[in-house]
Amino acid sequence: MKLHHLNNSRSFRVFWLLEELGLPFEVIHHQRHPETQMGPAALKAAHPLGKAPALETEHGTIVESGAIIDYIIRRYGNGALAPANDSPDLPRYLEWMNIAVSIGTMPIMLKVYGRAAGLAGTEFDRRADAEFAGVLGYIERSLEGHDYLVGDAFSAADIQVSFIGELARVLVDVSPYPQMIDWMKRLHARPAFRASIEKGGEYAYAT
Ligand SMILES: N[C@@H](CCC(=O)N[C@@H](CS)C(=O)NCC(=O)O)C(=O)O
Repeated sequence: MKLHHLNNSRSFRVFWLLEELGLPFEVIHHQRHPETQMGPAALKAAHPLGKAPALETEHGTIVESGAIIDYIIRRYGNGALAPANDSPDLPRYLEWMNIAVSIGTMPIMLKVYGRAAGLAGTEFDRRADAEFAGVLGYIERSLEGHDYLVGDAFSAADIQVSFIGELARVLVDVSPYPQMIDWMKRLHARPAFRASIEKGGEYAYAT
């Protein structure tokens, strides 16, 4: 497998998953434009949508972190980092995997693009904050009495949702979410997370 990896981006999570599973993979590093923060043309050469992560598989190149993580888990996971199909944890696992790329990411994008458009502190920004608070509150409540999001085991859902926590620390006050902060400390302490930071290059959100 070849992972197209962009600095300071969501592709870090795929890097981390591959490290957790101990799978061999090649990394193609891409750098954001220092001013626009957009990805380089080489990403578009890898896949028409030009987004990271992109994964070159034996059957073609795919984008979308959720699809990529699902593919790796199904194809190479050997039962690790995801509940079995008959596990009572499967519905919650699938919910988190999808929240991570939809309801959970939407307020982040609203805030990032809103700020870029000069909308910080406006009604638009306040609505994004309200949406964000709903997601962060759900993460917080889900972690009460639990070390991880699904059952009591670390899973790919923790990897996927971690990005929401990382961006929350950059964009909003996270003091109302102590369980989430403790969970992120547990994630950051994992050897595969540390190895991904060392090998993957810049991931400013987690430092
Ligand atoms: N929903 C996608 C989002 C992919 C995405 O927007 N990636 C950003 C980095 S976080 C990117 O490639 N940005 C560069 C660009 O748009 O030029 C996923 O989860 O993989």
